[in-house]
Amino acid sequence: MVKLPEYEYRVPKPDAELVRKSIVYKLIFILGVDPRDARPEDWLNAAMFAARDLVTESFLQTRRSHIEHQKRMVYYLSMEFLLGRAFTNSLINEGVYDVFIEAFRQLGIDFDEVSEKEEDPGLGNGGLGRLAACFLDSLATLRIPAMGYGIRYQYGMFKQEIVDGQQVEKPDLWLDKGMAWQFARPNKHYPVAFGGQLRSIGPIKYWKPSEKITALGYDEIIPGYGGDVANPLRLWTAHAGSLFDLADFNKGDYFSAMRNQTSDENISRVLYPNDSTESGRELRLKQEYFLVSASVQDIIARHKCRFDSIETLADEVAIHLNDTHPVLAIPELMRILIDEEGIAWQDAWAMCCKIFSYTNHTLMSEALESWSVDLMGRLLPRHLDLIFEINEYFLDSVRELGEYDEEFIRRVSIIDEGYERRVRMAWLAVVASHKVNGVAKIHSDLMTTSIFADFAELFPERFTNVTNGVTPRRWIAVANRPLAGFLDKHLGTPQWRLHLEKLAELNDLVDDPKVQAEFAEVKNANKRRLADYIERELGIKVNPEALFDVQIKRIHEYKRQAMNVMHIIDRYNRILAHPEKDWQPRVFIFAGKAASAYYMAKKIIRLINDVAAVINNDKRIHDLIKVVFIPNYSVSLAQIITPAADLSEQISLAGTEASGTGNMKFALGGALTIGTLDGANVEIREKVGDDNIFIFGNTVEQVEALRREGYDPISYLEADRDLRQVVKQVTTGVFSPDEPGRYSDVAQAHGDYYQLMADFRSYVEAQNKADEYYRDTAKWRRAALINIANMGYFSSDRSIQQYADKIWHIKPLSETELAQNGN
Ligand code: 8GP
Repeated sequence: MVKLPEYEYRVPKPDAELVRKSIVYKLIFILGVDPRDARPEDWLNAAMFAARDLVTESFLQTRRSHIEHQKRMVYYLSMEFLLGRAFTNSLINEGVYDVFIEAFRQLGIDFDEVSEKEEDPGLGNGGLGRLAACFLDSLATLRIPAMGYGIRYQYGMFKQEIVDGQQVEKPDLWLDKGMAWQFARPNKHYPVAFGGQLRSIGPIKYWKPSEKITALGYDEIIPGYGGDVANPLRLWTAHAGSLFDLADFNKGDYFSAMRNQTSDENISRVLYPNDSTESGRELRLKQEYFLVSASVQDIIARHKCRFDSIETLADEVAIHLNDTHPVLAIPELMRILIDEEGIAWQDAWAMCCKIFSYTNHTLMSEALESWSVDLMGRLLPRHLDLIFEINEYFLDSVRELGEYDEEFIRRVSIIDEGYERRVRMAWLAVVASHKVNGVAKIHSDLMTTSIFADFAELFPERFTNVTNGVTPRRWIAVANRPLAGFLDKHLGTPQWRLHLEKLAELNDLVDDPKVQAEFAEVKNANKRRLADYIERELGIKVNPEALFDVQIKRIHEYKRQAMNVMHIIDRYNRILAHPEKDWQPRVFIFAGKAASAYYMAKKIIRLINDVAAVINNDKRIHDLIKVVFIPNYSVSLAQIITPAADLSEQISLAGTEASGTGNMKFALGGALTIGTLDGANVEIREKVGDDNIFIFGNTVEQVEALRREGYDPISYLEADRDLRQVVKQVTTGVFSPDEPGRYSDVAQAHGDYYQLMADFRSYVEAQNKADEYYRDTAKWRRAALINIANMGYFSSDRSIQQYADKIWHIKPLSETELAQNGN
C-alpha cells in the first residue's frame, strides 16, 4: 500500500481566505473560466469543487477505516434517492457554512443567488426516495459502514410546469450544468446481460445471454454531520455494449452496436418510464435488473478485495432492499454464487437468507409489483429459473409443516398462477429476507394482518417495525436557519443536530410568553420568505399574517387533495353567505407532481388551479382565502415551504398512507397537524398529545367496516346540505365554466373509493377548530412549541440506529477506529 505523509492528503482546516483562494483556483484551473466572465453557475461549480475537497478527505479516511478494521457493511439498494441540493447541506455537515459565507462576501458575490443555482438531482419521486436520502445522511452521521446504490438517471423526475391550470411535463436536465459533486469511477464498470437462453450440461445450468451492456459507476459523496465521516452513494449509468470485449467489435458489429446504443443507454435515461405499454414495462424491468446486477457484482468485488473467501460474505455484508424494486438482487446473488462462484444451491440460499432484508412502503395493491413470467423469462431466463427453484424449495418446506392446505400454498406461492402467470416480487422479498419491516406502527401492524398475513403466520419473527424519521440537519439546520438559531439559543447547545431528543427540554419553555414571541418571529420570517417566493414566481400576493395551510406531496387520490379543495369551496360558500363574521384569513398552499399517466391526479391539479382562479379573483372574499399551487415540487421547494407552514395537511384515508415523512418535517418546524389516524400521524399524536393536533375522520376499523357493509357516498350527500352544494358546484362547472362537465367524475371517483364524503364533515369541524386555536395566539404558539419539543423521536438517526441494531447487526466506526485510519 502507498504510504503518504499526513500533509499530503489532509486538507488544512479552512478559513475564509483559504476557501476564497480555493474557489478562485477551481474556477480558473478546473473549469477554465475567467473570474471576470464567471456567471453564478460557474461560481457555484467552483465553490462545489472547493467544498468537495473538504468532504473528500473524510470520504477517503472513512473507506480506509472500514478496510483496516474489517467492518461489516450495509448496502442500501434503492431505485430512488431524492437527495436535494448537496452544496449548502455539505457546508452545514462539514461545519464550514459561515466560512464559505465569509469567503463569498470577500469575493463580492451573492452566496444565496449562487447556491440557488444548484439543480436538485431528480433521482426520485416521493416519500420512499426522500427517506432513502435522509437515511444516507443518518448512516454517515452515525458512522455506520454503509454505501448506497442507485441509478444515475440522465433525466430524473420530470420538471412540472403549470399551463392553463394543467400539469405539463418537461425534461429534467439536471446533469447539464455539470455535476461537481460526483466522482466518475471509470474503473468501476460491470457487464449487465439480458435475454438469450438458459442451457444446461448435465445438472449444471448456464446462461447464454444475447445482449450485454455496461454499468459505469459514479460516486456521490454523502457527508455525515460533524465532518469526520462520508459514505458513497454509487450511481450507475448504462453504456452500450461491452467496454472490454473490443474483440467482438468487428466492423459490422460496431455499426449495429452504434444503432443499438440509444436503446441500450435508455436504461439509465429516465426515472419511471411509462408503464402503460409493454415496452415501457420491459424498460422498467431492465432498469431494476441493471441496478441490482451492477450493485451485487460490485458488492462481491469489494468483499473479495477485503477478505480472502466468498464463504464469509454473509458475515460481512447486509443488503437492504428499499421496497420491491431491487428484489431481483436475490436471484442475482444466487446466480453469481452458484454459477460463478461454484457454491452449492442450499449454501447459496442460506447465505441469501442471512444477507437480505426488506422494507415495505405501501399497502396499496397497485404498488405491489409483479412481473409476467413471460417477460421475465425472455429478459432474465436464468433468474426466472432460480425464482422457480426458490419457490419450489419454499413451498415444499411449507407443505412439510403439514398444517396448510393447497389454497394456502397457492396464496403464498411466489408465482401467481392466475390468468397470466406472474412473479410476485414482494413475496420473493419476504421469503428471502431475514427481516421485513413496515415504516410506522400502524402500517407494520396492517402489513401483518393484510397483505402479508399468511407469511406472518409462517414467519412471525421475521416481521418488525421501524418508524420512519427525517434528518434534522437538512430539515432544520439547512432549511430553517431561523429555527436553528432559536434552538441553539434556548437549548444552549448545538447538539440537537445530533441528538434530536434534546428538543424535549423546550417543554419547560412553552408557556414563556417571551419564548413564544421569539418563536412567532421565527415562523413569520419563514412565512415572509415563502410569500416573497410566491410573489416572485407566481405573481400572487399573499398575506404573511394569514394562516398558512399546506399540503405538499405527490398528488394521489388516497392522499385526498380533493377533500382539501372541497373544504376550501365550503369555506368560500360560508364566507359569501356570512361576510359579516370574523373569518380567519387563510392561504392554502399546494405543491406536488402527478404521475404522467395518472389521469385523475392530473385532474385534481387542474381542479386546484381552477378553484384558485375563481376564488382568488372574487373581490367579495377580500383575500380571506388565497389558493396557491406552487409548480415543480422538489426537495428545494419543500425546504422553503415546510418551515413556513402553520397547518400541515395529512389527510389520507386511514389505512392508506404507510407513514408519511412530510408530517414529521412540518411538526418539527412548528406546524400543527390536521390529520387522520393514519401512518405516522398516530405516533405524532402520541408524542404531542390530543390537544396539540387536529385529528378527524374515520379510523381504519371504521373504514373497513364501511367497506364491508357496502359504502354509500350518496347517504352523506343526502344528510349534509353544504357537502351537497360543494359537490354540485364542482360537478356542474362553477369552477370550470368553459367546460362545465370537466369535473363530473372527480368528487366521487370510483364510487368514492377513498371515502371523502364520509370524512368531509369531521374534516370541516377540525378545520373550524384550527381557526379557533389560531385566533388565540398564545395557545397556538404554545401548541407549535410542544410539537417541536416532542419530535425528537422522529429523527432519522433513531430509525437508522434501529435498523442497525435490529435488522443489519452493524456496528458504527468508533472514534478510535476512525482516528487510526490505516494509512
Ligand atoms: C411512501 C409512502 O407512501 C409514505 O407513506 C412513506 O412515508 C414513504 O414511502 C417512506 O416510507 N411510498 C412511496 O413513496 C412509494 O411507494 N413509492 C413507490 C412508487 C414507487
